[in-house]
Amino acid sequence: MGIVNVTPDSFSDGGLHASPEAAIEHGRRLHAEGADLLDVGGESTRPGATTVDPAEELERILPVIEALSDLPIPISVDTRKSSVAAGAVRAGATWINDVSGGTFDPEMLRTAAALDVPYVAMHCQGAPEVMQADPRYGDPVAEVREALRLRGRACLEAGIRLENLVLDPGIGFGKRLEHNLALLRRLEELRSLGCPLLLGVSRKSFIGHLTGAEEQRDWLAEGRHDRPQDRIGGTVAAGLACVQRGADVIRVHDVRIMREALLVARALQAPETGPGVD
Ligand code: HH2
Repeated sequence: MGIVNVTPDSFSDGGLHASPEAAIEHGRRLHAEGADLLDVGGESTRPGATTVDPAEELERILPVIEALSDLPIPISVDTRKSSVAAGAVRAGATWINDVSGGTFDPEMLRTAAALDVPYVAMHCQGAPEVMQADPRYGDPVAEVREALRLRGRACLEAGIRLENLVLDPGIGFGKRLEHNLALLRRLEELRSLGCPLLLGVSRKSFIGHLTGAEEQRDWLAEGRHDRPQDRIGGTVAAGLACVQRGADVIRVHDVRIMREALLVARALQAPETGPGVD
């Protein structure tokens, strides 16, 4: 899943594709690079971001979705709002990606059910405005698993079909480094929920924490320490681990690099074929 952020303030590419023309070109490039799905968003959910008015969110994304919907791949809308999801689907989107898992807008689950398109329910402890203030868990994997199970049930009760349900543990959303690491190390425990899993690790701050970028601050030139767009090596390592542990979809900014890494990793995993030597 390639990321198309039509936002002035996303954490890693805010403002880069904020005009419809730039976002459309970016989406077309990601498709050419091998994306199987594009996720178009008009509201940043980075820690501390504030809510965007639905009319403004629609104004940002509709021209982009309309233009990209002629591509031969599905277009997803990254939104927490039912009115935005409905407008986006009318404009050609065929997936809904909701980082609140239906907890932000009480109409979202019924709307997604009526629209009858794949719906990604992501886990987030607390709203993005406050989520990183003090996230706490006993066993983060067990708790996120249980929360996703309950969300999944709420989705089905609202009429979303099981075939349309995708779950996401929400890496970086209301989670500290140790919580993110536990979820990624024990991703297999979420498989038994019985739904496809989507993971978003791309350029996230847990990668900067692991690479020790803070300590490198002094010797990296010109303040180029730990910019999100420099977290590509860590993104690839984390993305591969996710796929090897059972993720069905990974949401990434750097489609070409991630796809190349996946193709090579897959080739290296294939069992030996062809004639042997004696
Ligand atoms: N992460 C972000 C946004 N949407 N959706 C899902 N399902 N899973 C994620 O992990 C996820 C997501 C945050 O990344 P980004 O879009 O790059 O930044 P921002 O929210 O600042 O626009």
